[in-house]
Amino acid sequence: MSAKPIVVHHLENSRSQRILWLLEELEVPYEVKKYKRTPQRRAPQELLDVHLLGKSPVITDGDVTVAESGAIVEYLIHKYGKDKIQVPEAGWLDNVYFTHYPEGSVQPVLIRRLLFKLIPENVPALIRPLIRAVFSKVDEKVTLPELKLHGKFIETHLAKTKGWFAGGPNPTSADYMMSFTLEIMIDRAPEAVGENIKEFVKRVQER
Ligand SMILES: N[C@@H](CCC(=O)N[C@@H](CS)C(=O)NCC(=O)O)C(=O)O
Repeated sequence: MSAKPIVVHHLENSRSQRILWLLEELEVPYEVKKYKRTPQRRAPQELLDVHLLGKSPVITDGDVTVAESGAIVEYLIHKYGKDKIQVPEAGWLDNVYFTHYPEGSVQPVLIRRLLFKLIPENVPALIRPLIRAVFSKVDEKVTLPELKLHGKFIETHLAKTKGWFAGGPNPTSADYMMSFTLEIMIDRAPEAVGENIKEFVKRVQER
């Protein structure tokens, strides 16, 4: 471990939660540096000074800076968690899949739902009813059905593993990555969420 503790550059209400949970489970010392969002909900300049993309999470570990939550999870497990986080052989592919699936496939749809809700609130009042009607139709016909499909897929997988995503006795990278996405899904798309997802999030929060 480097002499200086790991620093988690934590933007409020962000994916950093995945990293904080992982570091707690790994029992690796770390510091949290908090950043407030701008009035436009963006990251402040101070976060752009840490990494050119200015996205959260970012960690610094000695001279190494790592961005992108999936990359951070894999880096931390590779460097500090080989003994603690073991993926069962039978769940190896599920672990790879569910490590990449939340950012690659689910988060973009959840973000689209949020944006399509925010856009009508930010147009001139005169055209707001029209814009709201258009975006609400898109939500009903495209976004929500897509989220329901993801919900069904995740429910079906969790019904098989009855626990963590890779089917083992402890969380693996897939669970750290899925945790934040499923919390957001419960919040933004409760219509798409079933009992297995709720139980998974409860299990995560209990730890
Ligand atoms: N795929 C990236 C997404 C990072 C991301 O978009 N983070 C959001 C917070 S959850 C952010 O920094 N938003 C502020 C901004 O874009 O200015 C990851 O998993 O780390």
